Amino acid sequence: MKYYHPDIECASPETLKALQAEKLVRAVRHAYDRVPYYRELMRQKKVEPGDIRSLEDLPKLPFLTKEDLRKAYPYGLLALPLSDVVRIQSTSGTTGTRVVAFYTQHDIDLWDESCARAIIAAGGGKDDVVHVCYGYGLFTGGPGLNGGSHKVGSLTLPMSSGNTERQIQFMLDLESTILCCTPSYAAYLAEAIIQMGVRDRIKLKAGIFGAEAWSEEMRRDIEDKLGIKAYDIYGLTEISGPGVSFECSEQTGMHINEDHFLAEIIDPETEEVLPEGSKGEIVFSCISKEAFPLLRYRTRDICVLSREKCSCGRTLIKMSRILGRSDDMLIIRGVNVFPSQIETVLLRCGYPANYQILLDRVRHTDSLEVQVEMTQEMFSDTVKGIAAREKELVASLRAMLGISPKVTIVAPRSIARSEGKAVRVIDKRKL
Ligand code: DLL
Repeated sequence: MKYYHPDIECASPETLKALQAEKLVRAVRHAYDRVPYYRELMRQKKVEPGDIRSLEDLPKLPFLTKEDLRKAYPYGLLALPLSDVVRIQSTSGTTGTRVVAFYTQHDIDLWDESCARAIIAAGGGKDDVVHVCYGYGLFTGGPGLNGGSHKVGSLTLPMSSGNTERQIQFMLDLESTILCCTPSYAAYLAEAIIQMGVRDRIKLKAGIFGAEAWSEEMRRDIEDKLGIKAYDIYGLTEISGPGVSFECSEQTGMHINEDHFLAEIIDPETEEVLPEGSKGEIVFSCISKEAFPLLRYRTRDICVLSREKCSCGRTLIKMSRILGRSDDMLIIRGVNVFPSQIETVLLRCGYPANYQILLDRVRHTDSLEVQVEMTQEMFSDTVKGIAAREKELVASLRAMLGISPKVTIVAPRSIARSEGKAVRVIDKRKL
């Protein structure tokens, strides 16, 4: 099978546009009628559902941001009664930044289909063994690829993350052919496979890697080490999860599932819509979802769109790999982290706001170190006392972030002061 849904994936631009326009009109009416929060946003922008008649009218709609989702947490943007909702998923951010997304069975079906398209595009089919080691639970990675693999009819291994030795053992025993995980975990697994001396025995042929930024060099490294073809996959919880876009055999960007998600590129400062080929923030309008119908949702992800003809035969527009973010969100080992969360913990634990967040990628794995100045009172602590404080801070930060940082408490006034804005984050990862 070359495509999961050829009528859509290879549709003529006219067919696709007509379908999108019809769905957009319906989606706007649905959100306006059923979500008071959204109705109010439209009122403020002085736009009514009747004003949206074609795709060209899309820019008339207001933007939605993560801030709106937080304000409306938990049920404020829900468009259907809870009796119609069958699932929630949530972003990896914990306290303060949590965002939940809701799904009807129809929403889950279209999400699963989006992921099925990605698996087929990576060469998957009924005879494949799809090894999913994205996390399961509230994170969308595991459930999304799991659902996609079921739709394709592949044998699905719901491994979830962690326990590398067991992952490799299953991979060997069950002859996994397609690996789904974050690119950094793929690189880690590759090294472990080589170390265990079992590289010749694995049967992997492809990997579907996403949830964090990765480079072309990293792709080549993983491909060489595992002897596979590595495909990028993109998505975000709010929009459904992985499968918003996916790479094909050409490996030059990700086809957006445009029958469900309309994409625009905007200037993050002026909010002006930019022409195709410009670098800017990607904004999505969900035109098929029922429970959580986000329109013009600002992702903060920076990329470029292109409608250039693709050798795979798909006509779906492509987005480049993610080139950065227009806010300060960091993605560390697949987990979304805001520097403000780290600051909150430090202040709460009695430290001054003199700190630095150091990020690096050592052998393809992200490392996070938080350096914070001690107060004058702590200065007289013993070395043992400082070590105990560091341990305590690691635990508090882990509870807030969901990942464990290294913590170093340094002498008062030893972190360089900047003359302008404080430089809080030093990101040495080469992306
Ligand atoms: O990371 C969904 C996902 C799971 C995508 C598995 C792909 C594979 P969130 O936790 O809500 O959802 O994080 C969404 O992750 O706004 C991007 O900044 C980043 N991101 C996701 N995919 C990619 C990618 C999932 N392929 C945020 N390249 C998004 C770069 C990515 N960044």
